Amino acid sequence: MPVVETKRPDIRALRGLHLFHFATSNCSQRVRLVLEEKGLRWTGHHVDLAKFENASADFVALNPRGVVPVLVHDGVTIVESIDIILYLEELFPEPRLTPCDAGDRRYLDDSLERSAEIQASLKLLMHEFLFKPFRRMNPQQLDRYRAATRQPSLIAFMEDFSSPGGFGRDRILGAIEDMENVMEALEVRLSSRSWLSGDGHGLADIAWIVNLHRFGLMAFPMRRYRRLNQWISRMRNRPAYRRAVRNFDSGKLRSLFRAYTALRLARGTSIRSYLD
Ligand SMILES: N[C@@H](CCC(=O)N[C@@H](CS)C(=O)NCC(=O)O)C(=O)O
Repeated sequence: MPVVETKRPDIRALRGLHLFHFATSNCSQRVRLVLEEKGLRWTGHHVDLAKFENASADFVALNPRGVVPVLVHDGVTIVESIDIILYLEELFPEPRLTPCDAGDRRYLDDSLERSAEIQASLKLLMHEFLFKPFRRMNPQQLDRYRAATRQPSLIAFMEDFSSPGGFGRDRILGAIEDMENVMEALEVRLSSRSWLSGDGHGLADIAWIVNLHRFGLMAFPMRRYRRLNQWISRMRNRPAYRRAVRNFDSGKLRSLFRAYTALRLARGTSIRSYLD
């Protein structure tokens, strides 16, 4: 369990559940979904990734990795969204979000690990096909970012993303292939179970929905995965999804994503142009 020893006395003094998160970050959505499914009371602290607040000295003193989400529970700091949701499940077991069946439990453990591993490919695709018009930096912004950011991997990512050639076709294709492989595996899982977690909805469903729900916005042909597509609709209809995801979405941002996707479709450079 990645518990971080923080030197910040204001953090150690916090009581109850506090989530440091960003509205549209998929890893934050994952934790908010568990908090809402369990009906827990929690206090949110918004960390604006668009303003790079995650790179600030204050935030890095909370999470040296410089990423959200971070849960603080009675002064104890926990990082990594998968560890956070498992922590919440253990401490607040009702309603149960883990399966009783041993085979489903093994599937859950593997599936949670895989949902975290795919983050690098997911981040690349989100930046390439949705965030590109607003998150690329000019040389002056990059200099300021380098000076303010302590995490070398975040800097390297932003340098590649902002470079004239961007990520390059091969890296984009590699990330798409990773996503297609997981989507196929999830489609197979849903041919024998109603939910990814087993016969009931649970942590595997929560861990994955936040990785997949934006692919439609990129014009990725989700219809190829019939069961997965139906499962996404079922997940979106859950009241907790509205409270944890939809209520934090910005209509303006959604319209910008749609407009950018339409532009790339018109130019023949959308994600579809990379598919067989
Ligand atoms: N493995 C971490 C990944 C966390 C992560 O990458 N968070 C993203 C948002 S989803 C972030 O804070 N990114 C900051 C940035 O890229 O500047 C987890 O699951 O919590």
